[in-house]
Amino acid sequence: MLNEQEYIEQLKEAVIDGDAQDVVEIAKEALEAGVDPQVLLTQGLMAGADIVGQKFESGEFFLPQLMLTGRALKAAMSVLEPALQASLGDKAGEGDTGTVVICTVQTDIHDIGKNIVSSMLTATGFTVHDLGVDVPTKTIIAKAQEVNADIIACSALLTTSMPVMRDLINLLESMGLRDRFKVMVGGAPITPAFAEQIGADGTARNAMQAVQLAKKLIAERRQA
Ligand code: B12
Repeated sequence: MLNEQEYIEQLKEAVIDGDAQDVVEIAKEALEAGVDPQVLLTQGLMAGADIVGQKFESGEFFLPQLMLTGRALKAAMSVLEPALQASLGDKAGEGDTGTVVICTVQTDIHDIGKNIVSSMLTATGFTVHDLGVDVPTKTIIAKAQEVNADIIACSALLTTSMPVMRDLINLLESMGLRDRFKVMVGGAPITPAFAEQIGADGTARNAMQAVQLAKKLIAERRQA
């Protein structure tokens, strides 16, 4: 049996190699050995994805490698997701939950991180309406109105997609709806400074923190 750090390194390597089969086997073994699924997500999968991104940027990797890594990440989530949900444990039912409309914003098709956030919110007891990827701001707002959402949650992985989040908040304001919904934004390039700059209600680095943020925003809404 390997130790925790060795499992993390192996998982990271398999993500970099884009080897879905290896990723699944290592994730399974690591979970059986008792490694925390949240550690496998952040230090294994997300760290590996970052390295692939850097190699793509530097010209060492090309689109096919990016696609293989995407496939490997999705395969890994079939194993990790139930464990992540279970790791929410008793905390899952604690506190108020509400209704969330979630999507990846228009011009962006990355959905792996968004799907994890979506599934963790669902496991926590939120009612989640997942609109998928490349979703226009008007569609997001129409759905939020239709289901009387508490929170609009938007994901973006491309820096060129980030301004769409600003557009969403501007459109909410011009429609007189800004106070009606809490808006949380996330994805690898999103920083707290950016979230603040565009007038969002918050951001989170990973799915577990996204759940905490959503609960905090619901509590704020109930108090208002
Ligand atoms: C896999 C991948 C792909 C796959 C995506 C498959 C899929 N179904 O999603 C494919 C091959 C399709 C792809 C395509 C492209 N990609 Co790509 N891709 C990646 C890669 C390597 C990993 C992304 C990923 O899944 N990470 C793992 C997940 C688990 O992490 P995450 O998304 O960050 O999510 C976590 C947190 O951010 C947070 N979170 C996520 N969403 C939300 C939402 C809220 C509300 C909150 C609170 C939190 C939150 O919680 C999540 C879970 O913990 C990244 C590199 C990187 N560092 O991210 C590049 C990257 C994002 N891609 C990049 C590029 C350039 C592209 C393409 C333009 C390439 C091309 N020439 O065609 C296209 C874009 C097409 C489009 N219009 O969107 C660049 C973007 C650069 C930039 N400056 O914008 C990156 C950064 C790589 C790089 N460094 O160059 N890509």
